[in-house]
Formats: sequence, C-alpha cells, structure tokens
Amino acid sequence: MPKDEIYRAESADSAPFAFNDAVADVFPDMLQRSIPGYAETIEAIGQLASRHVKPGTQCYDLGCSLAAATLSMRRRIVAPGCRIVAVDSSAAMIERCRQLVARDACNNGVEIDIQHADIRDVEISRASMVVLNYTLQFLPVDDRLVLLQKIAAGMVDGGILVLSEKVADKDPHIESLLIELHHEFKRRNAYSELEISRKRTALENVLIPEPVDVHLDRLQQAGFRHAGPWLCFYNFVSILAVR
Ligand code: GEK
Repeated sequence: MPKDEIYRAESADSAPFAFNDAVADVFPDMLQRSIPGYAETIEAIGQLASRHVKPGTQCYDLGCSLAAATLSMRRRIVAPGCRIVAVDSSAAMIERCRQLVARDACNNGVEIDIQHADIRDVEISRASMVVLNYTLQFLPVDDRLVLLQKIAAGMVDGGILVLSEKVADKDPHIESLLIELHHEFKRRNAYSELEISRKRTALENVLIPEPVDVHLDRLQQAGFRHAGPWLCFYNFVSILAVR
C-alpha cells in the first residue's frame, strides 16, 4: 500500500485539500492512519448489508472513493436481485475505483454501477441501504438537509443510512481535548507534527464538522424515523438512521 507522504516534503503544497491523483494514490494508507475506527466502520457496513439489504433493492455508496464500502457491502449482501450504485465526483478516485472493482474476486451476482457525478445530482430510488462514509462533511452546510431529504424520499420502508462524520463538540474544552487525542492517534501512526498541522490547514473550510446533535436533528427533519450513533472514537462518529 503506497504510503501517504503528501504533507511531508518541505515543498508540500499549501493549497486547500483536494481529491486529486496524489491523494487517490495513497488514499487507503491515508484513511487507515487518519480516521480512528475506519476499518471497523467498513466491516460494520458489510455486516449491516447482510442484515438489512432487501431483495430487489438498490444500495448507494455516496462519495465512494476507492469503493471500500461498496465492496464490503457486495461481499455480505445475501438478498437476491440487488444492485450497488457507487458515486464520486473525483475523476482520480473514480478511475482507480473502476480498476479495484474490476479486480475484486467476489462474484455473487450483485451488479456495481460506478458513476462519476456529484452526489447532489444523483437520483436515489428503491434504496434499502445508503452509505455516506465521511462524505457529507465535504458538502456546504446549506446543501446537507436537501441531500438527506432526497435520500430519505428514495428509500424503502425500513431502509438504513450509515452516516459517518468527523464531528465538532459544542464544549470548547472537550473539543480541544478530542482534537489533541486525534493528533496523538496520528502521531502514533507515524505522521509528524508538521504533517499534522499542514493537513489541518489544508482541510480548513474544505471539511466542515458539525456537532452530533445537529446531525441527529437534521436526520429527523429529513424524514428518518430513528437515528443514533453506533460508533464514537474521539471526534469521529458513525450514525445509523432508519427510514
Ligand atoms: C470510504 N466513503 O472509503 N459528490 C460526490 N463525491 C464527493 C462530493 C460530492 N459533492 N464531495 C466529496 N466527494 C469513502 C471515503 S472520502 C473521506 C470518503 C475523506 C467525495 C470525494 O471525492 C472523496 O472521494 C469522498 O467524497 C470523501 O468509505 O477523504 O475523509
């Protein structure tokens, strides 16, 4: 797995973070070393797919990157006649996503439709499972409710949404403690102080975290009947919502 050294060089780019070729090349290493609980979340997405995906329905992986959640769902879906729609707006991600899906050995009859598109423009229909694994945080705050309303409207009764986000705590003291714990996690994963601070600057105004309560209220407003966190690891939270 190529190692993420993007913010290591003295000459490192000071431009805002973007999902370009350089990022896509090292992406699995970047997520594994930066997002606490990432591997467990991908595993849980597969487990949820085996329990909740209904026959003849669709699954959506919105902001699919390199199809980690898509492939985890495909491996575990047992319901017949299902299809997964995987969407990402980054050309660099989609190009590599197509190669990885083509190379995946699983052949259980679940078709995967990979779309290079903005998730705000994609139609959602007959969905029994939708995954927004660390994607909503990159959308302008004003676009988030409309997207969740569209997802809820396109779901079958009992459909589930996995919404994983980096969050901000309302209490400034807890917020700085969680940020410090996350930085310590990155140091343990061999990121230097300089790399951590450069990445933080690059993500400013690109990744916009909100408090968990704001996400839960918005999910209810969007039409989800139940919503609650199933994973919380420092300032990284994954929420399960049921339509
Ligand atoms: C995983 N879910 O490995 N439309 C489509 N894609 C978008 C948009 C948009 N408006 N905005 C951002 N993206 C993956 C990880 S990464 C998380 C998701 C991270 C895409 C963007 O191109 C990138 O591939 C992905 O959302 C976010 O489970 O890098 O922290």
